[in-house]
Amino acid sequence: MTYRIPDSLIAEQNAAGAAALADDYSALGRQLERRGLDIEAITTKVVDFAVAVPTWGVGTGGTRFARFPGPGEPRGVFDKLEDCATIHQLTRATPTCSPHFPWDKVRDTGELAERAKALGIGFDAVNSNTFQDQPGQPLSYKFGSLTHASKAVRDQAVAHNIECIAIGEKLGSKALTVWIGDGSNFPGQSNLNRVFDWYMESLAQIYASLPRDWRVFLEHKLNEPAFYSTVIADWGTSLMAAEALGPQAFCLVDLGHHAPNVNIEQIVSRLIRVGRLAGFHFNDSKYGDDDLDAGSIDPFRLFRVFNELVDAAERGAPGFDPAYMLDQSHNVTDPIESLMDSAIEVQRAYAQALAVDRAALADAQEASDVMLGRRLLKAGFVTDVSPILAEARRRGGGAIDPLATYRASGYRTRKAEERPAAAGSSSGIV
Ligand code: LRH
Ligand code: MN
Ligand code: MN
Repeated sequence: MTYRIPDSLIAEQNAAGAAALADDYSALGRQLERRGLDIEAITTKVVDFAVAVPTWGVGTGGTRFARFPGPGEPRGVFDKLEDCATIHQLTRATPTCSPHFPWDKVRDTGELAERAKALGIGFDAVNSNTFQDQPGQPLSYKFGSLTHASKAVRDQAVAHNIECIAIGEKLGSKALTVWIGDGSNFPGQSNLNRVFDWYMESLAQIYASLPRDWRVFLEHKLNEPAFYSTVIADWGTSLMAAEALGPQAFCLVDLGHHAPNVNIEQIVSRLIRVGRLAGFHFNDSKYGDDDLDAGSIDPFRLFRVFNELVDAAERGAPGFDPAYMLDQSHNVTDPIESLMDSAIEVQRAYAQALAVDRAALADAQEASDVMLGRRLLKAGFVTDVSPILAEARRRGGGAIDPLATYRASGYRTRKAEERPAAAGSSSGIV
């Protein structure tokens, strides 16, 4: 038996914070009531909100310079599941994880499904990986995968994606996320038009293998690893591909995958409009695809994204059903702490967006009252919704203060004993 945080510890820790929380929650309830908002309606929505944890996020990440592993890191997918379950146990916000293959590949997928079930964790989208070569792989992805000039390489990459769907079906997943690193480093290296043809050809084969109740999420990224051109660089290209493929194809927005200063919330709004928003890879960044903890650098941007999401939900935008996932790399923090905090920050942005008086905002916009519109939106952002988030966790059996409870449990020290240090990266990204 491996160590799990006892529910009695959560109860004990919660008992110490319960009175203060009740006090803060009722004060916030009165404040929101004065603004015409019902705290219980917001809390209920927060309770129902979930964001998936990336299995590759629970191991320490790295940069291209170094990786500094921490104690008690997961040695494989079964350990990763345990950490994902712990994040959910304390936050009650992350009931699913998003696996990456072949990183999470095991001999017996049934065993993986069983283990997850026993831990109370489900599976969100499965991610394919044709941006690295794996040991023993017949053909290299050095010059591309789904868009490689060689058909044999493209076929190998297509087959991998089809295998991911087959594994995902056994895990109860309902979506495949496809991100490729394909592109070029120099003008003249490839034909910008031809590579898109190959992308469409390859994706059409993957699409044809999708079960009817599955979706494929096309993830765009401006640059890296390709530094001159990337085949699926932006939401326009992603949308062209999704529309050509058919109704089961959607565009996934990773917050770190855009040009600096791009208005991501407007991209989100446009994708919702055409019914093609797949969902998100949440993270934060200052420069590029930094994969920092969600809400840690620019929480106002995260809020603005959620403002669009709440707007869409409230107007009943057709086909609006985004998948929420985190996609981060934790280099200097305990990954469990970062992922718990990030899930909470995503929930915070959601609750803040729910704390906007939308009727008043619509009136201000109608009247071209710029200052009032700005203030009404900002009023949601500056609302300290922490008591709502803590109350949602408490009601679900989670921790009022997940970080304090996690540290009090000594989980990481226990895992360091149970999991002797493994060499190399558990995420594959170094
Ligand atoms: C690419 C990306 C994509 C990968 C993950 C590891 O930058 O965001 O989602 O699958 O990182
Ligand atoms: Mn991503
Ligand atoms: Mn990324």
